[in-house]
Amino acid sequence: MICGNRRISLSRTVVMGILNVTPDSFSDGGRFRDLDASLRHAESMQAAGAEIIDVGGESTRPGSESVTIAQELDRVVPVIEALNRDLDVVISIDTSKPAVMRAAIDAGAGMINDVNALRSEGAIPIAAAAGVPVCLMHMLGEPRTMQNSPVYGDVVEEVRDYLESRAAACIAGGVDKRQIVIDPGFGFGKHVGHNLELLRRLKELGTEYPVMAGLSRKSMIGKLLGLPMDRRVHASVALAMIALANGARLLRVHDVGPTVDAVRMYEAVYFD
Ligand code: 7PJ
Repeated sequence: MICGNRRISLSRTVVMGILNVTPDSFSDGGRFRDLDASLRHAESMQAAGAEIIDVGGESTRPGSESVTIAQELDRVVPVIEALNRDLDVVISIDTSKPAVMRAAIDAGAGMINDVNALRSEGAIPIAAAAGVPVCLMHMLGEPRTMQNSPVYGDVVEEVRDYLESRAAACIAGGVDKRQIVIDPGFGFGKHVGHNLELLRRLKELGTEYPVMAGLSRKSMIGKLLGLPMDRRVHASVALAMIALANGARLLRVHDVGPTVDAVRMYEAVYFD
């Protein structure tokens, strides 16, 4: 994949580290502190082996409310500028808003990660013009309401058909086919059973596009094991390895170090 002036090879597993920039303080002191903390966190994820840093300024967790374009720009643009200046890493912008995609790319982002799969009006032209990779994720409904009794016939077929149709729409709009990544969107309008079935049958998403899996610390772990967010590392790594075994090429994770250790062992067994 060609990510602006940086390249990423998918011949090895690619780990994307998650950088949430949803500040709890809006005072100037707080903002500087947040920026510095974000930079240091990104740096440590890169040192641990993350090739991509995914910067998100809007929580897409189930039940979350949306933020305005101005708020989101305010959060992500300074962070992307600083990362681009200080680190040699691919920066991904996690957003569904075309204006935020545009500004993030101008600030140095080299990839778009959109839980809405570029469905927003004007998103495809921006991605096509920028020429950056796009991750198209499946979501049933929207974040605020998506966990209200999601119903599928065959969850894997529906997710696959949706992702194929979104990829086709992107290609028709000028996105380079080689720059498309697909993601089943674990936890987005899916019950635990749907998530487990998607993971078990991940290969059925096909081989046309590289698959990204985001399972890190997700609520399915909380539901199955009764663990709080800060104790889900081991289960997250286990799920990531199952995703690899079932064909995932990119992993979106919070805990980069533990995941990279496991990925290296997996690759020692199967590829080295
Ligand atoms: C995902 C994401 C995911 C992609 C989030 C969380 C919720 N983007 N953004 N895939 N999840 N591509 O991290 O728990 O699974 S936000």
